[in-house]
Amino acid sequence: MGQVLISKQQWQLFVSKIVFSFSHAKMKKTLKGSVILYWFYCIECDKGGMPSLACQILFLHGFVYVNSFQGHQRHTVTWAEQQVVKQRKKRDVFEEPLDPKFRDQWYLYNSNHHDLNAKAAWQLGYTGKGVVVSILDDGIEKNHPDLMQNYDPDASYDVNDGDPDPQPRYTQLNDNRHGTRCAGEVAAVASNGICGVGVAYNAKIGGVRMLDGEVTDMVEAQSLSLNPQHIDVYSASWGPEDDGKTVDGPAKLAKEAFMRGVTEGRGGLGSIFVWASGNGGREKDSCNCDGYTNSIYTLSISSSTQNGNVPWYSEACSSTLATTYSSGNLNENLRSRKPGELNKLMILMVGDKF
Ligand SMILES: [Ca+2]
Ligand SMILES: [Ca+2]
Ligand SMILES: [Ca+2]
Repeated sequence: MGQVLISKQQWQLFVSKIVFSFSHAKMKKTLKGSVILYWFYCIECDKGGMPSLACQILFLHGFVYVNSFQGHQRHTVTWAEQQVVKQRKKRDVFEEPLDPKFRDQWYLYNSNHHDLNAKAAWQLGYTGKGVVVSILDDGIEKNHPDLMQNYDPDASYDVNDGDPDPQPRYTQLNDNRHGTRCAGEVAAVASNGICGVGVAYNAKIGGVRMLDGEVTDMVEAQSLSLNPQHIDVYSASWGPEDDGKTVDGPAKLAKEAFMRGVTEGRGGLGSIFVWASGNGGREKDSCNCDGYTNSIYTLSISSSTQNGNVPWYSEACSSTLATTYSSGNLNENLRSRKPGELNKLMILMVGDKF
């Protein structure tokens, strides 16, 4: 007896026939739902002219044999069972990023669990795949070796110069690096042997160059409304002066951009505007006085040091929705570090202060 592979069409024909046969036999069981039938080529059936094996199996399962099937005389049923739906989970093998700086990215994972628990999220499959993020800032180094693979030109624009290329303007002071660094924190490529990894390392990342020039209401609105059916998340780490005496917020066009984004963006699901809550802690600034972070259309994100403390630059206010790890207080946890380790940590921190 050997197993025979059959086509889908043959199988359907076979099933319809056997169900028909069962319905005309003295059925003691009711077949509900799908039936799986294993079809065997049975030599023994030929010898006696009696499909004895089929009879036995049908009897065991409470059925009565009626007849062999025309065109399928050499085949018979060996087993039948009602099928039920089972919960089965894909066993994807999760591999920890191999990037050389990953172990220094303490905010993603570290043994004392003062971290974003990123590994657990990645293990569940949340790696940013299918998500498009755009950083509204001073540009993005689109050819950076750790960003290139995830760079998305459709999530990018240069509002300052009015062209599609948001490459930053290089200066001696290197003061247009912020957008590129934010982009790396979000979507630096994982396991490419370069630098570290982004928290959402499979996300597509773009950048809008809009801070390297005069910022007007129109510049803000243009940036906030770039390609809203393509971009999922807009990340902005800027706002009015954090001097403790300025109350300001979006003007007419930016307000309209927010409104259009949240109502029409992402096919009506709404654009997601993520906002840094502010760096005016030293001046006792309040993010309640910042019309971008306290807007109901933005998700305002505050900062924590690596020990879970409030950093010196942080602004507390009621519009803050969540807090993430960022650069810490200069004297914090120094004793646990080796000399020279401080700068390395500072560079890799998730926030926007350094
Ligand atoms: Ca440009
Ligand atoms: Ca990398
Ligand atoms: Ca502020």
